[in-house]
Amino acid sequence: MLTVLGKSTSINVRKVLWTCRELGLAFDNPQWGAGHRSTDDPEFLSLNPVGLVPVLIDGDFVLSESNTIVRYLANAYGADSALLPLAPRERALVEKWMDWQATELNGAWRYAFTSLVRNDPSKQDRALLNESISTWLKMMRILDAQLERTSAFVAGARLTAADIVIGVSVQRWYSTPFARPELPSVRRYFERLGERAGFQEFVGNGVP
Ligand SMILES: N[C@@H](CCC(=O)N[C@@H](CS)C(=O)NCC(=O)O)C(=O)O
Repeated sequence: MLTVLGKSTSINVRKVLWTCRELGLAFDNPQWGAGHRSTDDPEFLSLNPVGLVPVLIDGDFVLSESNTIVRYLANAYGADSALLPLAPRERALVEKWMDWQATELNGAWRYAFTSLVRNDPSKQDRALLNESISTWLKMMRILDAQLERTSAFVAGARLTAADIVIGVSVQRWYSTPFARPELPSVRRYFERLGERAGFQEFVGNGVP
């Protein structure tokens, strides 16, 4: 039995929970993080000195960083290289999109989401908000163009780990209240992801 520490509303925890479902893995999910048990607790910091969720415990193995956990689970438990292809070039393309999500895409929406959804009073600067929205849109247009090329998932015809980490970000795109241009390939992609049980349970559950 795996343990995934972290509140199930956290975008980064959701990646891991969805991955567990895709791979048919059983897990406990004690709720740690803001609004739950504090990650400043020495018990938590002994598992992840960075003090962020998620943390995975698999027997005597402890791992943090959500995208790394997703890759670990796919490597360790993904039969027939489900979610993560073995061929170096195919795998590199999946990992490229995972890295793009963790850096370019996540960096783009953070200010806008915190401002408009979390209503954080320290994130209400109009110019910074507009800048965040405009960079976010630029990233989403890159994603739309890629999905138009594949007509299915980010790295090709089948769902991979890249779709899990990008899928949770796409959910933020649709759950943030602001004027969005229609991106047809992203919209179809979001509907396609919505067919997955793991997405329905942990991501498309109405929690922004
Ligand atoms: N790079 C880390 C980021 C993790 C992160 O930012 N986690 C947030 C929740 S999404 C967190 O732990 N915030 C502190 C808290 O909730 O107490 C990852 O991908 O795992």
